Amino acid sequence: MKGVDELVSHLDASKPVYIQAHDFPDHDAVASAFGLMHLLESRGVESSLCYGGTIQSESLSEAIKLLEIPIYSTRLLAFDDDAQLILVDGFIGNRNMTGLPGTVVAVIDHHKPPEEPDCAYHDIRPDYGSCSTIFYEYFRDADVPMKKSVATMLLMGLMMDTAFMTRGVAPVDLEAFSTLYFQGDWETGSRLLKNSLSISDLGLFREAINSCEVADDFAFIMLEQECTSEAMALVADFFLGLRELHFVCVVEPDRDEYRISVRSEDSARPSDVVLRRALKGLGSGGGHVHMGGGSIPRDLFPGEQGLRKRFLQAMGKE
Ligand SMILES: [Mn+2]
Repeated sequence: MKGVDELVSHLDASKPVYIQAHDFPDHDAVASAFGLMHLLESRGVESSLCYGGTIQSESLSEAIKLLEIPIYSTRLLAFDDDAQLILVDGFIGNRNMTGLPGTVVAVIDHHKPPEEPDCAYHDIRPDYGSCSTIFYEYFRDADVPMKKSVATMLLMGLMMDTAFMTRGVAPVDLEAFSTLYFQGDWETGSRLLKNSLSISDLGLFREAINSCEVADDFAFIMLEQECTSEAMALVADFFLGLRELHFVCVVEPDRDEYRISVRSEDSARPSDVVLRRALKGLGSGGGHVHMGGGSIPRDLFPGEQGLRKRFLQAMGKE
């Protein structure tokens, strides 16, 4: 059976273990790594937590500090060739995972993988609202006591990925929610999540509102200023909250590529499917029914109207 004991059976006790969250991690990725660290600890296995890129979210940085989560940038850690890597909330080969020396021993994730992972242990549950929920189950099934700080972080991961239990929620997510809600500190978790914007983000929202182009229930928003993926996601969620809109696409220029964030309230137009169709031959993307993300290298960018047209076509609107 999948769970902490089977995972541990694939680890070599004489080699170091690293738990790697996806690049530019979000709350769910950090929560997953933190939860797994404690699960392994209950089996006498020490591990180090790491991520590629940087932490762009102020709310997540504050949570890491407050809950004393020992996670560090891969740049600050020395990896040996005998390192055993466990990837959480992301996938090998995924461009969102910094390649590190060592061997990928396990992948635990809730995103549908492009191909079956080629490693000793994998546990992928695409119907789960968050990766945190998988680790909630690992704790429950192995009867491992959960510290309050772990419950708080897992709760935040779950709330973030499901937009406060309003998207992609499976029955087990509800079970996890009700347990974690009372076991963790929901007040701190909610405060951190609900205050992720700052006054300095208002300019971004102003720009988004000005540049928003609406066709039926589809909003296409092309931003000119660079922003964090968290701010971009909040812009997308803001537009999706407008009653008339059911599909939202936000585009933002990054150094050498354009990043795209997609939201859908229509299961007949899943974010990941429409995104892949629209980006075919230009870039890559993925995600779930309700949310998706991707990118296009600068030299392949078809222009604002070109991309908007591709989305309309991908939704069968043109
Ligand atoms: Mn996730």
